[in-house]
Amino acid sequence: MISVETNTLTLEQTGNLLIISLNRPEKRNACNDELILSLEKVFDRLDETIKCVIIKGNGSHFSAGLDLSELKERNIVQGLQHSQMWHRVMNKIQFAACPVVAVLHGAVVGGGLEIASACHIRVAEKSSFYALPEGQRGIFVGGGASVRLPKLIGIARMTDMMLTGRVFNAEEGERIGIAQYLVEEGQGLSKATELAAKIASNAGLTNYALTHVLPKIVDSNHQEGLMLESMMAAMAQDAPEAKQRLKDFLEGRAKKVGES
Ligand code: 1HE
Repeated sequence: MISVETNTLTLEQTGNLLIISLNRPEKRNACNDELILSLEKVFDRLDETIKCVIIKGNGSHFSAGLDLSELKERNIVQGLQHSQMWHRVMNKIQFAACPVVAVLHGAVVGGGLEIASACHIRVAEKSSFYALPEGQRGIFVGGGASVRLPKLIGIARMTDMMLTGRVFNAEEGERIGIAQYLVEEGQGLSKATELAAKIASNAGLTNYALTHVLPKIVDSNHQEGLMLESMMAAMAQDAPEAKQRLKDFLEGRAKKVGES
């Protein structure tokens, strides 16, 4: 069991699944530095027995974003360093040793949306709503939203959210690509657990390729992207696990597409 001394997160490990809950419900899981640095410690300590991580929020909201009470007078260099601290931790989520699934409900705003965007799959309960109040607070996103969110919803929607304070509800969020799954209230964790079991049953190299290589391919130019893809494909097909899985299919032992 991973041990991190913090009141801002709760951790629960069941088999190969680690569930991290943001745990400042009385502050709507507003993210103070302690919470973000605790997340970093957890991701630094993931070992190879953990095949999937779920991040969720305790209480009535996923997260109200940056803890605004900590937004004290910072000079420009300190402001850069604070944003870069968030970037470092969000990268540890995105490029973790295993895939990360977010379970969303209530407010998923500002830095909360940045945490969600760093995860690989988002499961939203029907109470979820999404906003970037930075636009109205006179600040700017600093936790990676400008890099990750346009890849999910497009630059025009993110610009609209910040210019006008537009709030997307759960149905809209699923339609525009923030969340890949929309479920009834209270069903997010069981859906995420079901997805985590599927993720954990994949070949490790395939999961690694999806979480570490695919984002780099997407950020590459056309020619480099295709070459990276070819190299990854060649490496993956040469792995003993892939050869066994292909043999299992060809000899009728593996599931067909759509069979569960
Ligand atoms: C907070 C925060 C916070 C709540 N920082 N303390 N994020 C925002 O601008 C969102 C601000 N929060 C809200 O709009 C609302 O709190 C919610 C819609 C999320 C929830 O509303 P509600 O009615 O359930 O809760 P509440 O009564 O507003 O808040 C409960 C307590 O949490 C209250 O403190 P209390 O001591 O009076 O009980 C609030 O002050 C406190 N609280 N949100 C600090 N965000 C890497 S850069 C990212 C930049 C950003 O994320 S900017 C976006 C900031």
